[in-house]
Amino acid sequence: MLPQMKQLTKIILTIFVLMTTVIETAHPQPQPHPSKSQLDWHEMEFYLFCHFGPNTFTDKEWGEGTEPEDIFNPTNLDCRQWCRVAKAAGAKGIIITAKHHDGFCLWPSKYSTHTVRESKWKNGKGDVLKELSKACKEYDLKFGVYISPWDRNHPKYGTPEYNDVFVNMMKEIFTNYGPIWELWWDGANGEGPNGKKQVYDWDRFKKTVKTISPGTVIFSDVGPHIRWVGNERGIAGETNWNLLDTVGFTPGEGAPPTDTLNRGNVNGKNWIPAECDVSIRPGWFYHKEEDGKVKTPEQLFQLYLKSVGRGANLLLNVPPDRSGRINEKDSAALVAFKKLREKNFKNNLAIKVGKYGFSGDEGYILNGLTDNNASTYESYEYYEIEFAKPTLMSCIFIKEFLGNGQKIGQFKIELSIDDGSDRRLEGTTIGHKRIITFPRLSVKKIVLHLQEIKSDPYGISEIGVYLIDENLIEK
Ligand code: FUL
Ligand code: CA
Repeated sequence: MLPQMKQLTKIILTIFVLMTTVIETAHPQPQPHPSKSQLDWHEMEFYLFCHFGPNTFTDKEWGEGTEPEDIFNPTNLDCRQWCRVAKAAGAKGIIITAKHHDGFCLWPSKYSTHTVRESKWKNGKGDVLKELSKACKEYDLKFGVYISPWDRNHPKYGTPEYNDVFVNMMKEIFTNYGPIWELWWDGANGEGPNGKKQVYDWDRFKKTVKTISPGTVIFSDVGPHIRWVGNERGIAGETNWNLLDTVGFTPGEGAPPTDTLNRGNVNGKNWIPAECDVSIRPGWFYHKEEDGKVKTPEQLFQLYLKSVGRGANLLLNVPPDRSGRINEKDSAALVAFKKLREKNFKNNLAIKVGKYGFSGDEGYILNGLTDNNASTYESYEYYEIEFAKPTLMSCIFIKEFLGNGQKIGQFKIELSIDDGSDRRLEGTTIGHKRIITFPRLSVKKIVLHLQEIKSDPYGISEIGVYLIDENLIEK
């Protein structure tokens, strides 16, 4: 090639590379962001889980699937009482184990002979899903269903026909007890009655739900909509991305490592936020000998800080007892837990302070930050809150606007203390809500600085500043 030609080729190539860069900058790759159902799910924050079934009566955690149906016989089932407890706890929904690993169906499924219909309870006419779905509507609570893919009873388990059974059961549930807000597929997977393991048709299961009930959010280890947080202690990662890479992974044994589930993937391709499932008692099912081991309101508050306060949702299991009601020990703890939240988060000190400012300009009041509305937000790299007089505080929460994705990878909070010193608090992700607690300080000014911002648009949708009880500081 002639030297002039070489030169020309080089220039053309350079122009081409530059143009592509310009085009890419003008049209950045859209970041994964939540669907409308997922955005609504984030606002749910805290709801109850009810493990109920033959295990309640046999004192087991994992039934064998061979328990006689008559074992299931609640003496005084009252799903409205479950709903009253949920309301009194400030929980926004209930998810029930419609079918646990023992295969027993809490509704009279046409696709099984191991159901409430085969039990003596209400002469085989009872239907827990019917009662609970109705009660949830009455009490304005969201209704969710756990159906274990693993089934230790079903004769078809371990054969391709079981996938038909599972699809048909979901159809039955969606048709007869909908709307179903969240569907829960747990990851445990052992052998069925014939000693075989099932090869699940996850794609078909997902398509079935999408077709019949497109608004339902599906939980499993890897989503598609909500992911497991990687532990059953109710604790999300301090770094918690709502993003996850799922290629090559499945629920159960094929799931990503638990620390990945706990923290998410910083550049994950899918919006799959974490849900923290944890029981108010040591076990998932009710056992009388655990009546003295119900978590205290203060312990529940700690869990709240480590789940909701780290941008995840809290799914708190409260198992009904053999009468079919929630035990008073659990309901007392839940009512007191709600009181703690109400009392400590009552007075937002960030409202009606001296003045707000941002990025160096003072005197602006950023209304979007304290209007109690997650869809209004302010988009600056830093925010100042200057108090009219030194103010005692021990808790700050920030909410990130998530409509366009999760963008903030690091934040700093600088506190100007009354005595002239400074105190710096630091964190990584913010997400739906980040709650930071610290031993109380008398503060004149707060500066929140956002860093490691992935891309525009981004924003903070709410800020709260509180003085909480000293014993509630995160431990
Ligand atoms: C697990 C199950 O094996 C437990 O029994 C419980 O239901 C828990 C929430 O999920 O996978
Ligand atoms: Ca707002």
